[in-house]
Amino acid sequence: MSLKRLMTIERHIIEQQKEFPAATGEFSALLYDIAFAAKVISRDVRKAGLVDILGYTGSENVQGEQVRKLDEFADEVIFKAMDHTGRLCCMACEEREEIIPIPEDFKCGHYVLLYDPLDGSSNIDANVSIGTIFSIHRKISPGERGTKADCLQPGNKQVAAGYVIYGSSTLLVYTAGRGVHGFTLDPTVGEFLLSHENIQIPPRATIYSVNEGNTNNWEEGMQRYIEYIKTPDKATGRPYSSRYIGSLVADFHRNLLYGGVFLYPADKKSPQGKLRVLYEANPLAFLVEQAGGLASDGRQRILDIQPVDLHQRTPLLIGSREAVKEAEEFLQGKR
Ligand code: AHM
Ligand code: MG
Repeated sequence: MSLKRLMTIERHIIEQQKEFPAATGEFSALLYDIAFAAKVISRDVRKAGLVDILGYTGSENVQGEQVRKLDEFADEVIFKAMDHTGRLCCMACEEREEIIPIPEDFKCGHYVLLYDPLDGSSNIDANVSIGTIFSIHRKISPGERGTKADCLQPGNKQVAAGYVIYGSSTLLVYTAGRGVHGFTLDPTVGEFLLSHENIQIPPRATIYSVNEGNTNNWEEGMQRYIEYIKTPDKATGRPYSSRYIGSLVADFHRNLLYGGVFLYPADKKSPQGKLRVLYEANPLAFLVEQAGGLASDGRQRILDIQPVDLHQRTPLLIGSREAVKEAEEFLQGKR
């Protein structure tokens, strides 16, 4: 067995933090808390077909979408794993309208957690990969308790971000601003072990991922870009292959490893785009930039968006550097 296989996520986080002599361990422990929540969610996702946990709850979330039981479960697990630790000042998540305060009985800490507990949840019943996405900011407001202002920070202020894929294996991928690293859950020992060190996204795409059923609702630049991608040209490796799962974490992860571009542009139905700045676009943008790629809303860098609303949406072009630049050029009418 190589030594690399013995690198647990806990050890990795601690070793990265050693380079910051002022680190108190609060941040390392916070990432480890997330890894713990991921293990619990993974356990229940794995047995989802066996227990009465699949299906709709019958209620709608703040986006007006049907909430499924596993979404609620994942949300609850993350909240319960984090609320009492004294490391967070507040949280916010895709499923809840307002910020989630830390209960009065518990102490507050210096960090803010934003999360999408179970992204791609429309795929749960079909046994398709789904994921948890998280983003961590430092508290900026005065006072002990966190406020909405702590949540509404631009993505370029994130101190860490990552996702967990519940796929053929469970994988946790994170960045704390020092590269992107992936850990596979070994279910026999219950530990995340380093499996993908320092992930770099290929600069050119070979894959494009988009819901092409929306073509007629796209703006003209987007339509021309997709036509361009499909037009054969040896020198630029076109046509790219089309791969779209409809589960952002899974589509993003595959493109991160193989080189690709994921696009969810604005369209006539969703003029602001579909995906959320705080819970989806920002964390993945931080990861992709750390891996050498780009993330844009077509006009500006995702990480520079100043959010004004907890559930703000954005168009998203994310992935291999060259492909995202090309997509921007088409959307801006430069090509
Ligand atoms: P969710 O957060 O409600 O699960 O929605 C986000 C999902 C993403 O995982 C995926 O990329 C996108 O919605 C798919 O949307 P569409 O079905 O419109 O293609
Ligand atoms: Mg989501």
